Amino acid sequence: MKVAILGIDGYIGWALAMRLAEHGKNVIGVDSFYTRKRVKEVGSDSLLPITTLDERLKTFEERSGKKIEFAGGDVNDPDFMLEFVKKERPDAYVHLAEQRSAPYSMIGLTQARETLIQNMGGTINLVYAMKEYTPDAHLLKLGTMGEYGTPNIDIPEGFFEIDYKGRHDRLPFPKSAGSWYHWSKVHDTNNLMFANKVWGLKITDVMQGVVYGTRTKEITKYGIPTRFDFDEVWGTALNRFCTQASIGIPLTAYGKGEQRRGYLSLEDSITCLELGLDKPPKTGEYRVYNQFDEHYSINELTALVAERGEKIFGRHIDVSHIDNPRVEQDQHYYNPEHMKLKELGYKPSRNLYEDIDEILADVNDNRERALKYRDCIMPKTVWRKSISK
Ligand code: USQ
Repeated sequence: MKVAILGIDGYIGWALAMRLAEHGKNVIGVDSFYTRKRVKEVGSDSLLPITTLDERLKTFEERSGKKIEFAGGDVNDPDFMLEFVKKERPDAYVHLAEQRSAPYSMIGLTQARETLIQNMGGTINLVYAMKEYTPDAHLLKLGTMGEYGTPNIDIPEGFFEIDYKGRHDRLPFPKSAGSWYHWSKVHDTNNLMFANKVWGLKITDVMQGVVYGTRTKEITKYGIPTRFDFDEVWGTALNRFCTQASIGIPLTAYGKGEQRRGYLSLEDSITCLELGLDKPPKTGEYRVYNQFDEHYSINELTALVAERGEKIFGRHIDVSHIDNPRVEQDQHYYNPEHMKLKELGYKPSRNLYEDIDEILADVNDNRERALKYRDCIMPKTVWRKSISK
């Protein structure tokens, strides 16, 4: 199977590329190095040092004997996408090449526009190119659990059955995202449903929770890390807390810390993505699955990181409840369904305690780098703000 990974240089992209190549898939990656550039702009860097993509590809080939191909370009450039698809004709696409930070999208008008245009532009370019040259290929597109928001009812996997004024239908579940970034994913979802409806494209829309971790089987086996962000714009909850524990600053629980999200390890995330490729939807099907393992509140996560950190580092770790820079409910019902991946055969392989210990160890090996960029840790990006450019 020839698989195009759009966004191969990213946190999930690099880990997934090694996994698929290891399992004998023919992988070709695409990237414009957008994330590297934007992370540097906020004065930060990947905590785990990563070399250039060319060097990583070369090292992977030397150590594994397997070659991953690469095509440099921007998915938001329609000519590039059309040429790439026409030339390579992949059997499947994993589309990870989007602006992935909620805080980045909330900095100001420039970043909001960039997020909406970049993300929707890349996806519409891809589906048009697919329709033209690979109409039978499978698109596995990364959406987010944040598309649903936190409604006061159970969250289904994409669609729900509804009775209204005596009539019945199966409809897309209403979306209520919490940032321009999360809304960009909702808009993508709408566009994908339409591409499926008019052209019959085979699509899996993956509603993924927050991913954490530093290791996968291949990262450990070949010793080639994936990027790991911890700053206020590009870092995500658990990875940030482990970094904060390592350098001795209080863990940043936003608001009351009762907000609850679905979480998934990097290892299980790429396992699920591979499963989605190996068990594609039927011809003409658009399917949605919710991809996360367990849900936790921020207070549960910070308590666990503090407990493990105190044990490993032998010193007290504080949790600090700071004013929530975001506009989000911090006390809410949360019960999303997540059965479809299990029905496809997914079995969670990780244990959160072990994962936290591994992240703490890897982060602590690089604590000098974390200290170098420590000014980027406290939140400065605030959701409620007047117009800025
Ligand atoms: N949070 C804290 N303290 C921090 C950082 C975050 O309390 O230092 C809280 C936030 O208020 C939020 C929760 O943790 O309630 C999650 O925030 P996050 O920054 O870990 O994740 P989020 O902004 O939601 O976005 C991340 C990825 C995004 C992905 C999404 C999945 O950046 O690409 O789509 O997780 S989900 O959250 O399920 O929508």
